[in-house]
Amino acid sequence: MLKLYQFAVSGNAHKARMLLSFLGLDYEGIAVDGLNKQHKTAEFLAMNPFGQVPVLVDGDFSLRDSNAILVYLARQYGDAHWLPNEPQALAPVMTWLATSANELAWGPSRLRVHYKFGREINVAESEQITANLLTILETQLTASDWLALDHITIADLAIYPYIALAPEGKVDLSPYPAILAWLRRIQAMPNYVGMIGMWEG
Ligand SMILES: N[C@@H](CCC(=O)N[C@@H](CS)C(=O)NCC(=O)O)C(=O)O
Repeated sequence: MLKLYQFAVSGNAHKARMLLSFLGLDYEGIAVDGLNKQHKTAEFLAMNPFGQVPVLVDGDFSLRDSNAILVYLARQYGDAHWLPNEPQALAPVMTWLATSANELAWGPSRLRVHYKFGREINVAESEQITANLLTILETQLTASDWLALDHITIADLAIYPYIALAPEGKVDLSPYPAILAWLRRIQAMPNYVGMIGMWEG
């Protein structure tokens, strides 16, 4: 059976939880003890030398990084709906995975880590990155219901959790009606799973 090493509070792990649910895949969720630094033990570092969740294990195959996990699950167990094959459809999906690893992580995700967990960050810089990202998302989602294509793909799942969790980082989403409509659209999908702290429409 698939295994997902995770923290309950991890938005990165939640990307994987969402796709596992949308694909109807059974999996064992393994709670990593973050308080006791289980993710920094030799045993965990053997799976992910960065000492971070999520990690997916599928038989003999082990994979770190939330966006890589989305790609793996979509290709291995999903269909081209989630991750297209055709280059001019695949490439826009990849742009949003890159945005997830960059602006989303340095903006709203960092602000949440600061306000929810107390980590020191450069707040002004993360607020600036977040404001720019939200403006770009609002423009995209005003023009289209979904981020990359004319239907949901893993691009939307890569971005969704840390936007839905942004209010925990003192980010006000109310000036962004197209983003809020997109959050509602995802939340209305069959087999949608949420997590504590997410914006709910
Ligand atoms: N690029 C990684 C980032 C993973 C990440 O930042 N995980 C956080 C939880 S959401 C973590 O494990 N933090 C603990 C640490 O860095 O020590 C991914 O997308 O999976």
